[in-house]
Amino acid sequence: MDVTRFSGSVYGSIRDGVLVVTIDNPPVNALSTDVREGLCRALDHAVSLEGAAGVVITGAGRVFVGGADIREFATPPVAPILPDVTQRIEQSDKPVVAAINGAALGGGAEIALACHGRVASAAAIFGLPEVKLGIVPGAGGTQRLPRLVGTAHAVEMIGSGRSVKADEAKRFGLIDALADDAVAEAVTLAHGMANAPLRRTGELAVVPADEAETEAMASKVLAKARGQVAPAEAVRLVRAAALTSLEKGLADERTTFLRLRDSDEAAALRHVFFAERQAGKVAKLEGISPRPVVTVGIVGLGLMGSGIAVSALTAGYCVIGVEQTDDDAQKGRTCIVGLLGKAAQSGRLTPDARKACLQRLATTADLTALSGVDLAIEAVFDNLAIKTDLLQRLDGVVRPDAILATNTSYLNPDELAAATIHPERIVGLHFFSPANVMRLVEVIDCAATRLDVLATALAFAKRLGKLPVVCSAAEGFIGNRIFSAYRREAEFMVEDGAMPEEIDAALEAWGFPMGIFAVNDMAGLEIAWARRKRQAATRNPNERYVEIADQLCEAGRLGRKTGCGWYTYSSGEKTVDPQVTALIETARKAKGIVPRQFSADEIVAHLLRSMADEGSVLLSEGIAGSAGDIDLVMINGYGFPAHKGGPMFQARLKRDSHA
Ligand code: 3H9
Repeated sequence: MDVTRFSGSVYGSIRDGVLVVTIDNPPVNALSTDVREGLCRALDHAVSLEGAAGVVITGAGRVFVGGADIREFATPPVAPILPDVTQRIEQSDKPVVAAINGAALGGGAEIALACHGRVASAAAIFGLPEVKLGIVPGAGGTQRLPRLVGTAHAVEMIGSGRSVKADEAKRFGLIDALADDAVAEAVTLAHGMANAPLRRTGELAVVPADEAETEAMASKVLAKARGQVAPAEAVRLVRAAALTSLEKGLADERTTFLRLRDSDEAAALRHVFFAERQAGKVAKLEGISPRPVVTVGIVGLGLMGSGIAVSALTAGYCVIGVEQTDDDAQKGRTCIVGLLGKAAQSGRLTPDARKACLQRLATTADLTALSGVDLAIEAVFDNLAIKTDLLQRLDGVVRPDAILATNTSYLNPDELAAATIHPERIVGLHFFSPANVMRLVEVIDCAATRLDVLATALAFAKRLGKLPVVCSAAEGFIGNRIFSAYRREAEFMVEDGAMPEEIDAALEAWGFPMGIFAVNDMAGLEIAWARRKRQAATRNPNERYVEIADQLCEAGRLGRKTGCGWYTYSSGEKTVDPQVTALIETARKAKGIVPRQFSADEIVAHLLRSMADEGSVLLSEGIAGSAGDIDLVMINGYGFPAHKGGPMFQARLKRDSHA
């Protein structure tokens, strides 16, 4: 077969009288300048080829096209720009058909939309996730998608960035056919189109909108946007498609795309995108193979242990759950079965998959049942004595080559490891609650952890579909260390004059889903209280210390679960409690503090600085590997708004703006 090269990453060959153009730009066939040039040359070539009835565009490997090359977004656009490429495809006199062999995302979806026909294999997914990068589609997506699937679906897909699988795309009318061999089917489709007027997506009328449905989709999308600009712009552009010409719609889309591309929000989300891809890549693990893991033991089947069990079961592991008594083991089982049932109800798990999970689950009160497991995770109460005792008992039960993981949020796993016979097989896995839902896992590389043990823990977390961030052992790791500093600063401000509700309101207006005092109440105030008591003996007496949180705990105000904490709760609604206000005022008076006013900007600036300062300490101590890791932990574990990039990103932004 003769192959013609159109650029370094685009080539073509004739198949049954059709020019099949392949984009081959690993790892995801991103639309780099070289790819865009190659596509233009391929279209020119097709025009000059008398024997070619049409063109098929496909991707090499598992992906069709993963979108524009995000790395190019930090520099000015280079011709040929993508909207010119999609315009040329749509205006081609010869039929152009997309053979979508895998993910068609962002610019990849826009290429497919500009084609005159679309054939997808079962592996295809289709989406315009630009809002997740703080931008809107910039090559016709907002104008062409509603012309194929209607405004309501387009608002939902583009406004949320949600991708759809091939069968859903077919139902929406987004693709014309599903085929095992998408290229062969696309070639046939191109032949079928050769002698009829071409169906150009941009020339279609927008599918008449159901206004109520569109409005409902728009409200849903905007409710989740929490101050992010891109979703609102995406919704506006899609809705405008029905009200204006294609030309004007495309011009508006391009201007909006370019404006957002240069925004802090887009820079923040790009930082998060690349930080996620870097997370879990540990240089010292290069060439180290993880140990095989088939069966996982989980000791402690409370909410945390049950959540971990559900994650492990749905990822295909066999799970043996252990509790102290038969009764508790049965309760744990009921909890796990309930969580699996909920997953099945919501469609996240098929009935068959749920059944298979249950077949792989055993629960018992007998610790020796873990004698054959490959990995045992303890998820019992976060207390040094209890965890030490359990790990020592596990030492005598599990195989010599089994890995022991401790799920602790505050304790230093090095201390736990030191109390065991084989500290080299101990690793920390700090899950966040609810563990079957939350993506983040801090993977703790203890002083003695063997490299293959760390590699196994990392591979395990990835197979659970989690976002693992590796850090060194220390009390509180990355997240809780920063959270403590953040809470300390918030309490300083309370003592100095800001009320908890003012601080929470400032944080929520800035983009946090919940202010810090409301979060503390939700999590319960007793864990941090216990930690402060533990540290009391070693605390520097000259360091500033705010007693208000201790006084709340002493008064039995432990947060939501006791009906009151920083706030009072009735029927789930939180209200400011005059007793807390009085307690704060008394505490200020006792120290002779004259309260002062804090603006919302000042509150946020103080809190961001406290997080970034602690982050810098973690980096200098070698506990965190990178600023990106710290940002990921705060975004995925502590509600830091992703579109603000994380505390370290904010600190860099501030430094750059002063430079
Ligand atoms: C856009 O298209 C704008 C247009 O509307 C308008 C333009 C005018 N660019 O995720 P993985 C890298 S905006 C550059 O682990 P997977 C990634 O950094 C774009 N690089 O793979 C990583 O590099 P490394 C809209 C990219 O198999 C490697 O590829 N598109 C891009 O798990 C592997 O990544 C999106 O937002 C990119 N577009 O998943 C889609 N994508 O190995 C973003 C990935 O050095 N991409 N890389 O760490 C994805 O969602 C997934 O990568 C994908 C594959 C599902 C495609």
